[in-house]
Amino acid sequence: MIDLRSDTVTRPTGEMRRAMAEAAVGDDVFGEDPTVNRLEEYVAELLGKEAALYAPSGTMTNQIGVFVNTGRGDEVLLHEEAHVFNYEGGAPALLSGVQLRPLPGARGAIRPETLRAAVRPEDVHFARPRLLCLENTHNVSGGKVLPLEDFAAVAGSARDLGLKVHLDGARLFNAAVATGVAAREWCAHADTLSVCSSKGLGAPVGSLLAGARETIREARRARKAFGGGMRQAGVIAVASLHAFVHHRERLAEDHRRARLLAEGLAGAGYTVEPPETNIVLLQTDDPKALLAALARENVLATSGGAGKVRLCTHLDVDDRDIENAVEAAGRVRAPGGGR
Ligand code: TLP
Repeated sequence: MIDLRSDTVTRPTGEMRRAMAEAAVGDDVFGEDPTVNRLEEYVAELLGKEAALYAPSGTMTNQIGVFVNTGRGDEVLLHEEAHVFNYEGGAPALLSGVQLRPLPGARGAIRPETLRAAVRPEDVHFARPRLLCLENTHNVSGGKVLPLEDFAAVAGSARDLGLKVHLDGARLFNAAVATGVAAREWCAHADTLSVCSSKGLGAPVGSLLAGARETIREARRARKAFGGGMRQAGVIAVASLHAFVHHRERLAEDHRRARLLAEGLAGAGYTVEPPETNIVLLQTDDPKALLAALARENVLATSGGAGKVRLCTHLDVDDRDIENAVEAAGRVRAPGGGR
């Protein structure tokens, strides 16, 4: 089976498993797990922030980010195709009592003028606009990079309007590797940001929220309240640390394979958007039928929204898998194929 559904499907490498077996641990709710502490310090430093907090998932770090930057009844502005809006179970309303204001924009990006037009003045009728959430790379648009200048411009407008900025950087290192711009350059324009070790970096679990020391102190309280306080978490945190240290640069391999895959699929007659990172979107009239036909050929993918199929490259696929996936997709498209 060639599993291209998501870069979350990777299994821990042998080195990761060895590190997990040997990890020094303590009770992290007491702040005593040396490995978690090391991971938090490493990621804070990597991202140029004062502090970071380890949590089980990107959903939790995004939601803690929303929580610490807002109060009940506030408004959070974000792209209409943002993960925080579409794929986090309504958590902003559930956990923070905030109202979401989805905004349009090409490539998953919000233009400064769109933001300025949407932010309403202080008035008893209006929810208070408090936070802008950005996502880089942007998942639903096909792993598109939000270039640093555009990111800085919209984040700058948000600040001028009195908003805080949270970055969903589940795949921020893909953006960094694709552009050569260090992750911390983007982070400098955000108050809080979430990064995941369990996407392209290949760890089995684990995300971090980074920001100012005082904000992360509040975030630690929120993590406990949300049920994310873990005990001897060093056994999993060490896998994240390993991923951040050893698997960032190799994301370039995933990007190269995504380009190979896109070229192969285009060669087989599919309509494919050229990928910028590790996500390939192909257009089809009937995603469900195509996904079923690919699965019969032992290639797994997911729906990429209306009329699209998404394929992700990751640590557990090699060049051979890409060739085989392209051949399988070609058979599916051939007359009488995929039945
Ligand atoms: N994305 C998953 C699915 O939830 C769609 C995937 O397969 O791509 N932010 C972004 C941009 C994400 O893509 C994801 C996961 C998350 C946050 C949430 O991370 P987890 O799954 O750790 O809660």
